[in-house]
Amino acid sequence: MTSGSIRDEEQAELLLLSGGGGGARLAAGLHVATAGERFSVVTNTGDDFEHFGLAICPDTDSVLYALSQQIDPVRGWGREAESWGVFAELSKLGGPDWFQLGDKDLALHLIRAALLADGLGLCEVTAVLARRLGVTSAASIMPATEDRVRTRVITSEGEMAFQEYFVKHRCEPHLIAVRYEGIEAAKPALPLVSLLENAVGRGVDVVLGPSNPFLSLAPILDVPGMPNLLKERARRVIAVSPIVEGQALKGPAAKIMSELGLSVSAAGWMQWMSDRYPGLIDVWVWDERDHELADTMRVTHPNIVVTDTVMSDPERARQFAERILRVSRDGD
Ligand code: FO1
Repeated sequence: MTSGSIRDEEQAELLLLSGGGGGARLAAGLHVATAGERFSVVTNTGDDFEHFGLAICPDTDSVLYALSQQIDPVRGWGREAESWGVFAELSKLGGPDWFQLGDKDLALHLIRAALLADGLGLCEVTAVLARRLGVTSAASIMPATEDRVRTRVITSEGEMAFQEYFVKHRCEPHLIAVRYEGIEAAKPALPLVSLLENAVGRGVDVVLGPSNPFLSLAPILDVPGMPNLLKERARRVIAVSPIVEGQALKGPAAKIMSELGLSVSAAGWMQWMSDRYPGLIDVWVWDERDHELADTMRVTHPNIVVTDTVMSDPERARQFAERILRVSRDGD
């Protein structure tokens, strides 16, 4: 146990489901708060795609970089103190240059490509990359599935691949629907199944990070068998609202909710999650700025915890992670 940590033998194993962005920030906070012990992260693979023949896994990499304390804090993706020599040359040579890969990030992608070419699976590759990046604790980072799942967005400008929508079109087209190509045939990754099935002691508590429900959590939770696996094996499932005072702190979650005709609030998010994954979530964590709405909603959902969820720097991320550990230990 680290000093200052509330972690002890009474604590369940913690499993965070994460996209990039807020999920990766919470991953970094929980990594510190748990000292990486009995803590794992499951990453969204719907954002993955192939670029220059390389497997790009943005959410997995955001978590790898966050846990190894090498993520760029301003962009929230890629490596800090990055150089852009290859990218600049690539632009000069006529691109494609809509998706920026820094030199250090590119090196990671070359190693991933080599490991995949050697026949390693995505989970094994991720474990090797974690070690080589210096994620020193026992914390594991695992893609939700090793099967190919690709998020595709149906918009006012037609259907497009996720990164095209997100990066090339800066989420500007009006979103009509989202689909997760390949998900029907996908299975939860084996290390995830084994972690959930073999948990000892207090079992596993699952945390759904403050990640985009449509673009980051659904491509994990819609993998066939995933909700039941979590419901059956997790002691409790805790979901963190990505919506604070009717806005997403970063990213298009609020814009998408509005385009889908949902109420853009923590209540609207809770309603969507409850409808889509009935009976999955045991505790809802809202930001304290929404405490009045939370008081109203407690009539039907007594299990809403209100706290400061805004992780504007690593220390605040650690403090929020400590609060999540208390929710995990005490249920509120
Ligand atoms: N996001 C951008 O907005 N522009 C980029 O050029 C870009 C490049 C990039 C390269 C590697 C990587 O791991 C992530 C990258 N991202 C970029 C972020 C990524 O598109 C999204 O943040 C996630 O997919 C959403 O969680």
